[in-house]
Amino acid sequence: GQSTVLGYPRIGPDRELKRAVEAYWAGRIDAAALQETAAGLRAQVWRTLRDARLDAIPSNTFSLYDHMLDAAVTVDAIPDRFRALGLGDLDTYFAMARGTAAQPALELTKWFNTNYHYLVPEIGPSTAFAARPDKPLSEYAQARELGLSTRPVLVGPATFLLLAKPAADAPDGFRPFDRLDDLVTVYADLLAALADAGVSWVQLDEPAYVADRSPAEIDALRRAYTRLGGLRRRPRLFVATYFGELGDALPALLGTPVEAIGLDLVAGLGNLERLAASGPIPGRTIVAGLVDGHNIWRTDLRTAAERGAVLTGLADHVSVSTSCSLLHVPVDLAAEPDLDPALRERLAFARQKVDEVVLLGRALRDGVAKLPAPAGPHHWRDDTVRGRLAALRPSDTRRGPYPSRAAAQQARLGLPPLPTTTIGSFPQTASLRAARADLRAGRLSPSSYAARMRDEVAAVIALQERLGLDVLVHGEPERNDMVQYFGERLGGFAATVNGWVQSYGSRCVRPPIIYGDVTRPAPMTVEWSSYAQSLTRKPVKGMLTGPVTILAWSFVRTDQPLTDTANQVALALRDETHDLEAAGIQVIQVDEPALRELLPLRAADQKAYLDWAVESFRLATSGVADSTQIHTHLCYSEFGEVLSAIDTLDADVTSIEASRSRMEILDDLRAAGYARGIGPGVYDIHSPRVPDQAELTAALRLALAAVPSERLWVNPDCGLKTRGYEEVEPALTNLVAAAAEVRTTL
Ligand code: THG
Ligand code: ZN
Repeated sequence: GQSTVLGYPRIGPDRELKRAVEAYWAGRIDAAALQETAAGLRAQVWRTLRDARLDAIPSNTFSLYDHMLDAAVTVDAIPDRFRALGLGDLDTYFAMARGTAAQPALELTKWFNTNYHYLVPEIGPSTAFAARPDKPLSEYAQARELGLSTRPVLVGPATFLLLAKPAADAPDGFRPFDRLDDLVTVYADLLAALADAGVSWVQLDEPAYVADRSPAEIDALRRAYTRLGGLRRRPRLFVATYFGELGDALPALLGTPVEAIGLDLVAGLGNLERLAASGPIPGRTIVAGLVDGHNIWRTDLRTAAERGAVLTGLADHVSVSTSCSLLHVPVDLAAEPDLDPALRERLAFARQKVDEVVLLGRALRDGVAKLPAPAGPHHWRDDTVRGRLAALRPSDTRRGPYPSRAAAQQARLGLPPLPTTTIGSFPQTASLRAARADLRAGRLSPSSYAARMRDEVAAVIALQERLGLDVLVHGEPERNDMVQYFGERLGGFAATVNGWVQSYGSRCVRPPIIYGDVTRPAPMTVEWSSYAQSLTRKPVKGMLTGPVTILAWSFVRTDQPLTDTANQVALALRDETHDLEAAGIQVIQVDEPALRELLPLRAADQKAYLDWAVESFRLATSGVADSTQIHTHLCYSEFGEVLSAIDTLDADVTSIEASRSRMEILDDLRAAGYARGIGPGVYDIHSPRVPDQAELTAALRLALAAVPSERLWVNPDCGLKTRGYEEVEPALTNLVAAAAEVRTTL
């Protein structure tokens, strides 16, 4: 078997790409210097893959911002509103990614079930597609100069359109996918240009077909690749799929002339059975995604090789690959010398996964005998948490009836109608970041750091008192990231020092690793919340991250069901809620912004997921007294499929992103049966714009059309950590004034 990977991290081992693009945006370096760094990073990846003796090396997996944005540029789908800016190519590209003073950016959305976010192409009936193969061609040429003949990777035409959205001026009912024939014509031109440059294989990614697709969409896929396969002047075609099972799209693809099909055999093991059922596949290459590109565990090479061997009996050619691009894992375990050796030997980051792919490729060729045995079972058990989970009863996830909770909470809190609050974080100023960096570098002692953070909490409380907010927050100055912070404080979690993964553009996250049973060695948030509460007579919200979001934004163990790990995290959070209550905290917010993220891509699997996700949230939040008010916060997604799950969370108050959807979410939630407190975000914190009072009053009046005043809360649509005080102070001043104005009309 040959060996390959579907893609490799592009940020560089030390986030060089982030530094370079941010320096370019800030005007500290010019375009030539940026392109030079980019070329250096590409060359470094290709040399790494060559030196690892990978047989087939991909190109065009690099991106200055996002590969979907690159794909849009490659087919010239640049919306007129950006062309009209009259900028050069590079600045037009970044204008689409980040917006300008005059133009909002393209929408950013989650890439399937990952924590990567892509820019959504805007396609209308008049979008004039044209082949612009400059980027894949120049990257191919650059690799040629290094003596490498690479396989350019492009987003496939069907997936490109299925992930796009209709342009603002498109007529009702228009779907970007209606333009597939036009786009395939342009892909034919792209393929011709690549063939002319000497390209022998091209990879077309069609992951959209691992989700539920209509028979018409599957038929369109078959027609598209029948057409592309029938071209006379083209490279050989490798259609890659990942993140799940192809289902009926697999026989459809097998019915086309494409030379190779890539299957995810980690998240989509059922692909193997489906293939076996369809009988021998002559003349085709199956690219077996046997090494997990979406998690950081070492591959059990013997089991993987056995799966590969099943395939060898079915197809003429079998190649070994990663299950998806390695974009979703950190670059190199070698940058983590301080990890516990017993954990480290069970891990593989991108660089190590390349070695696994190469080993598996050789094993399939030469026989499987020489493969190393899988790491033995580990010993990170905690019998206390296991015992607690085994002893759980249904009553542990049920609170008293909402009406009596609401009455008990109001008796204690005495809030006005339309209470005002914020989502939790206040601006992470340069000075706070500097203090954290100083702490890490040993320039600031832990006690001086804590004193600096306490001063910040005091300032944030004083500001909220001055603004006249009703339910206060401590502002979270001490938190780097809402998941990483808890990961650094829970047992069974490991933190990396350099395990960065791209989230979008130049922004990266460092997901913790959940390797063992989860424990809570000490309270995690109580000191901060109780200090804040000691400074004010108003209620201060305790702030926790929910179990589902902690799982979604961590690398999670695969040796037990996700639900068990979620419930272990939930028990730790439940203990934290008890400690917060004991410290006098009366309102506790448990955020679940990633509730939708782990939602299975196929509808048939979604109910089971939502059942355990909701149950783990309720396990975390049902231990408190009726008089303790539980809030939750949701953002970053379309809520369609999870509306009734939001109701079942049974939070007393839900704050939810709504400003961009003109409060439509409120009717949807009511239709799903939700009848408790709700705080629809009244303005978009992702934009630097400060909303004026009239606009906030209008948003509240709109909300009151859908929600009775006793249940309506007033808040921004997300945390304020990415904003500056020069925006936050006037915005919150206007928010409090708008609430006061509307209260007088009730
Ligand atoms: N935390 C985690 N995942 C997330 C988010 C989060 N996924 C969805 C969404 N929020 C993604 N958004 C961001 C926003 C900002 C940053 C990362 C993801 C960010 N990162 C810093 C950077 O790249 O400079 C690094 C921060 C750090 O030092 O830890 O700003 O909130 N887990
Ligand atoms: Zn949010």
